[in-house]
Amino acid sequence: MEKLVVIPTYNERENISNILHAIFNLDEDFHVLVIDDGSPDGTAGIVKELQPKFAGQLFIEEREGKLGLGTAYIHGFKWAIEHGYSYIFEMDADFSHNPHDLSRLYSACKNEGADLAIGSRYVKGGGVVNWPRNRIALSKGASLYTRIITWMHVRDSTAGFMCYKKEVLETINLDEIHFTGYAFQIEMKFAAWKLGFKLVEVPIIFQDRAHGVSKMNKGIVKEGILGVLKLRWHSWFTNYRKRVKKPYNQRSAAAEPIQQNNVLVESK
Ligand SMILES: Nc1nc2c(ncn2[C@@H]2O[C@H](COP(=O)(O)OP(=O)(O)OP(=O)(O)O)[C@@H](O)[C@H]2O)c(=O)[nH]1
Ligand SMILES: [Mg+2]
Repeated sequence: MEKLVVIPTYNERENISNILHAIFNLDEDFHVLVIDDGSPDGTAGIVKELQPKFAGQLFIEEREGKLGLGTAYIHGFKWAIEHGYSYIFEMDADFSHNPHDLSRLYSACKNEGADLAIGSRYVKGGGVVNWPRNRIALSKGASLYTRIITWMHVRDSTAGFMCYKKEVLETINLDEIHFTGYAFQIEMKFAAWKLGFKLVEVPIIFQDRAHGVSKMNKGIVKEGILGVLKLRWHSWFTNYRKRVKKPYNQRSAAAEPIQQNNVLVESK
């Protein structure tokens, strides 16, 4: 019960089998939890067919209807905590995230003192391949905007390829995280940072999806723009830390931040 990769899926029939095989073919022993939102294309069925082949390593949670990326991850994080995993990963199903980088994210947390390792496109050694120019501009713009508004020194704040130490997910009050798209990714980093955990950016090369359809839409962008302002507002004028921190009586004793407000960049 060491490492669990949480993969949210919605219509990933073309990718899901390949990404699962790629992860289970790695030298290290990762378990995978797929959170499928009733994909009409039968993604869940493919996962269930593979379960006997990867018994004890591959799990699936099925939800009814497309409820959004953020709530899918919250569901997965709670499942991971209940099942006692120590390192919990976020990863897309579409091969934008290279499975070989999982071990680098793991190592940043396990050996190099990170509480939250972020697979980052915008630090030295990182990059983006095959994305249209407007997507890169949007993504970089979102990170710059987030840094200016929140003062959080993370270069890739919308990144969705990460490794959390379980203490981070046990300390954040997951019931208080309500965003669903990019704003969700930003808030998870913001909450961890505000609670004093150490964030480390690990350079990764991000690839555009080769198969399947993007679920990106205007609503996600709008939520991001307003969401960042909301975070700043709450952290200035309301007690954000208190709201986002799980009460002690609902937490295990081990769940305590170790460092204060640290964001480091790891070179390749
Ligand atoms: N369970 C669940 N998964 C989702 C939902 N929306 C997106 N996903 C999954 O989340 C991951 C990221 O979604 P993408 O559509 O690739 O979003 P993106 O990477 O920002 O956009 P592209 O770069 O255009 O692919 C993929 O594995 C999707 O299948 C959702 O509502 N529920
Ligand atoms: Mg994608």
